[in-house]
Amino acid sequence: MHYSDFNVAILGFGVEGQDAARYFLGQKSKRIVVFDKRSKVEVVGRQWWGTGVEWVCGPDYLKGGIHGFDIVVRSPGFYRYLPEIVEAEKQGSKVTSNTTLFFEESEANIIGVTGTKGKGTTTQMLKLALEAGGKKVLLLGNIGTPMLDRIDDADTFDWVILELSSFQLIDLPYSPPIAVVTNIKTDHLNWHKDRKEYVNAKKNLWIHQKPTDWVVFNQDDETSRELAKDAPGHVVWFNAGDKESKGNWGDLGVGGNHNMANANAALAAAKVAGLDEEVAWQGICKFTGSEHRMEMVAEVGGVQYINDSAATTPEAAIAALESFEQTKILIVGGSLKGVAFKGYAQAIKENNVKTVFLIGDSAEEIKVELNKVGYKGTVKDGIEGMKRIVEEIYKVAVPGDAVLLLPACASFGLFKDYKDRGDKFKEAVHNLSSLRRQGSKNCHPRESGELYK
Ligand code: UMA
Repeated sequence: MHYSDFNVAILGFGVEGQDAARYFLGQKSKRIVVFDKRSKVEVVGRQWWGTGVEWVCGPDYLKGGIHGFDIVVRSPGFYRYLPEIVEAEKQGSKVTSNTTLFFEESEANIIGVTGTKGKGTTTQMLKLALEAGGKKVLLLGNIGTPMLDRIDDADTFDWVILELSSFQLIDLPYSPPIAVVTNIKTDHLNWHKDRKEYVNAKKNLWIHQKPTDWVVFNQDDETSRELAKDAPGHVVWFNAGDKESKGNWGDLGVGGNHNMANANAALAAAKVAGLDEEVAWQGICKFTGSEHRMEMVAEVGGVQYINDSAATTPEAAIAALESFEQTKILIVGGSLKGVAFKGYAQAIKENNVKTVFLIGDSAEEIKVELNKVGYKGTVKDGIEGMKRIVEEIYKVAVPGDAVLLLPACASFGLFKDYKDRGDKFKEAVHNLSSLRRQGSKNCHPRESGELYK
């Protein structure tokens, strides 16, 4: 399809919005207009000056509606059924997304991975499994790499694995020939209307499949068992215990029952893709976690320190928060980007968090939200520098606690980027070990700590 005659609206100018803008500039589209709730100064980087792209930015960005466009390309963060989007559709605009465009325009062999938890890990394990079998693999999607930039060379890979969130799946009219569903719990209810809408969004990953296609489901997950009944393609099952029965081919590089389940999901999908089981498993065992994503930095004095600096949105932070049961201490905040912190504040209240350390411009706003939801734990702000914050945390953490860097915000201002923020956190945590060796004053008895890395 050529889009040169098209008037294109792009909703949101984050990772996907910019990807879409590059794509439609390449298509020489007649008119490209970006809508974003952030200010123009924040949104429009120097590289976009003089490109001809038009901007509707700031808090009133949707006030005039989204009129007169042939297509409206929605970023995942935009709620699909915003009245302005629904109205644009009624007036004849085609509402689409980077994901839908990728399915329409690319000839690639796609494996789609979704799930409430574990989709990122499973995606990466599957890549390693396929690569162990000599396949050339490209990872795109929710994992952080936008799709349209790779439309031209995606079909030169043996497989393209797309990690897809419910935000990306909600209106996807296509399913890939191999679909992997790690599990379906409840998530993102601050975005979706209700659980049904969330589950139905996930369904798009396999519901448009042909009878010759494949879907990999989790036998331990009740919702998946239910949904599998209507799957049009072949159904393949995995469960967390699968590997034990298959002999000792090697140990996973990451711990936890949930990772065993993720590994078995990847293994099942790799087998569907034609891989030898043992070769695939050896690839999966190479996965040792991703930097800045739920990264276990160290256990110091019985306290786990986890770096999730990549959690730059409340949604990502909430998901991480909910996956730890123990008592938690959080580092939260960063630059303000107009996101609402109400949902995150509520999740903090409900998920056994004893202390929140606030950083960055968003500190005040998050504090207000924590008060509003009636959070009863301790809130600390005004402590400058990651090193000092981590030292303060060390004083209040007791064995069994988990300390999480879960910003829910971008990092501009305080750090170069999320990687720099995560690195500073890790450095500060590693410093704690030397602090311990020097016998720092500490009001709590501790077991001897052990560094993971
Ligand atoms: N915006 C508005 N109005 C809105 C919503 C957003 O103007 O109602 C603007 C924001 O001001 C911002 C831009 O839209 O400028 C952000 O767009 P976005 O929120 O869709 O985010 P992107 O930067 O395009 O990143 C998206 C995914 N983000 C979300 O789903 C929220 C990224 O997943 C994904 O990696 C990226 O596309 C590439 O595909 C992140 C995520 O948090 C990691 N995902 C959730 C999760 O994993 O749980 C679903």
